Amino acid sequence: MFGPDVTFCGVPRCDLDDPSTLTAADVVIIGAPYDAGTSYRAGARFGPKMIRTTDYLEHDSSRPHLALRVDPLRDMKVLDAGDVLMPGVEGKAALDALESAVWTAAEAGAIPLILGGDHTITWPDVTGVARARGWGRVSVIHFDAHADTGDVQYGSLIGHGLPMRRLIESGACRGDRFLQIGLRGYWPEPPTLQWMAEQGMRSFEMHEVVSRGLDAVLEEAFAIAIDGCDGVFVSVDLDVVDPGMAPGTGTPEPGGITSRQLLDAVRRIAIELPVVGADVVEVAPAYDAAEITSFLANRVVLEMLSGIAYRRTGGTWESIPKTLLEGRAAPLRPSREDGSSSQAPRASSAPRRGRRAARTR
Ligand SMILES: [Mn+2]
Repeated sequence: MFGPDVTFCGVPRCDLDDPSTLTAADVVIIGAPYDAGTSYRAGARFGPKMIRTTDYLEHDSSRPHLALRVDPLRDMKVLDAGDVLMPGVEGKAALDALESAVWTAAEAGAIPLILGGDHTITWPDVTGVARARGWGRVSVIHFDAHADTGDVQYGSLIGHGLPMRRLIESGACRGDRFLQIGLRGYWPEPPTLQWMAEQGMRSFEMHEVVSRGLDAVLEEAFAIAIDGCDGVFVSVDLDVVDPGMAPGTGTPEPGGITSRQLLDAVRRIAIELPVVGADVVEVAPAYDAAEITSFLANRVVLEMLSGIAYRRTGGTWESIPKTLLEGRAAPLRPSREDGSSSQAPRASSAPRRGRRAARTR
């Protein structure tokens, strides 16, 4: 909608109005250029554009992951549906259009991965996935500085501080299978926290994340997420990261997790849990510095895709190779004293396919 007309890292385009273009798709990327729900700084409508393009590598639809040794854009069929038309003045109509797009991708058997946009979009995102995968059967893991469980914002039921309440109210997902990580600061107010407790939500405030460690928090969240649910939706608000590492966002709250922690957490979720949908939201490029936040959001998407691809090879968190180069060389590599010059070409052509076959059980 706000262009340019490019796809995420150069992956092939698909058309949600033409289901034949979705055949055998593993992941469908959908842009949601919507920021009419912001309560403070607007600008997240330019998030999809920046998340797609902020990457210093060639946009060649290939990203071989150093640590996981998969290339998610080649090992899986990842398509980009472009942006949904989401005029802000049409409030619910814009969100309905997104819900329909997400549902279409999920119904085709793909994982919808939505690029926001402000956090309002998680309401249609999870609703669309739940309609396809089972109402109340999808748990949510939500990274954010804010709970986004408010009831009314400026007299409206639509807003980026409210989507999680709308989802739980509708039954699209269960309150007691709703996991929040990274909350901090001075919002919401106690009555909203009481409502959250009544729903059985599990919200990890930064004090708990710091005192127990993020890994322990994730382990507890994972156990809840897969208890009685068939899939997990992951919603990443970039403001979960400290504003020092993610300044380009609408409502920055000091004292967040690091970008490294977020990437590892997303990777681990994608490897260990059955992800059926995800969104990456609240990138507001106008407030960014040196594109720090856009670069991070692009990598959050790639980490998600790489984790999903690694899970499909049978990989686990524990099976991630401990060192970068171990096991990569061809077993009968000629020594340099032979005068053989075959090493460099073999290293680059010894193909991902071969390496994958060796690791896949
Ligand atoms: Mn949020």
